[in-house]
Amino acid sequence: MSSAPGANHAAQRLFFALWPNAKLQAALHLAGESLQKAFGGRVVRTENIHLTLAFLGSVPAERADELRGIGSSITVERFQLKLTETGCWKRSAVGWIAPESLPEPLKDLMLDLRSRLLAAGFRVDDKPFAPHVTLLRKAKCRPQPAGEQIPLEWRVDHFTLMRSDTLPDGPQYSQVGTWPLS
Ligand code: 2AM
Repeated sequence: MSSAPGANHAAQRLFFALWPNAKLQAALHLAGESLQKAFGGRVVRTENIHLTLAFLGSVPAERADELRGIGSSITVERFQLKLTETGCWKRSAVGWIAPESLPEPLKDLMLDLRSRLLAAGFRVDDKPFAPHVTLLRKAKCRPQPAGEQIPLEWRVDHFTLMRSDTLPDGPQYSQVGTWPLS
């Protein structure tokens, strides 16, 4: 990671996310390969697979502590996601997998995060929250053939604050903070 002089004052691209463990990331990558048969595109690298809770865009590095404070102020119960739905969004050209329903704790987590971020003056997306895990980029969306989808169970017991760096071979994500759910 860069440690150039003045790097502390540089802006960082940050987002809050649910980060699957390596085993689930591997299973999601396989699901991505299967979705690729329908939509083409590029499967997201295993270690990069995640679910975004709130995308903050570019944030001055000195505000990272405020974001860590917001992360640690959240008290939400752990929950389970059953990832069963797959699809493709033409506008962003992404193929995705999503939970069959929005569990109450996930809704609370997202609403709590957004309201605390807004109160602290951070800019957050005001699009309705559509929880999804992006599996394909540059997908060519077209009607999806009906197929068997093995549901993937995700026991969510923590959330993270991540930093995104754009490298020549794609994004690299690093963890800035992590908090357990109760
Ligand atoms: P996506 O997976 O649906 O593309 C890191 O970039 C994460 O933040 C991605 O998972 C991305 O969601 C999400 N994100 C939301 N809004 C974004 C934006 N304007 N630019 C880049 N990423 C965004």
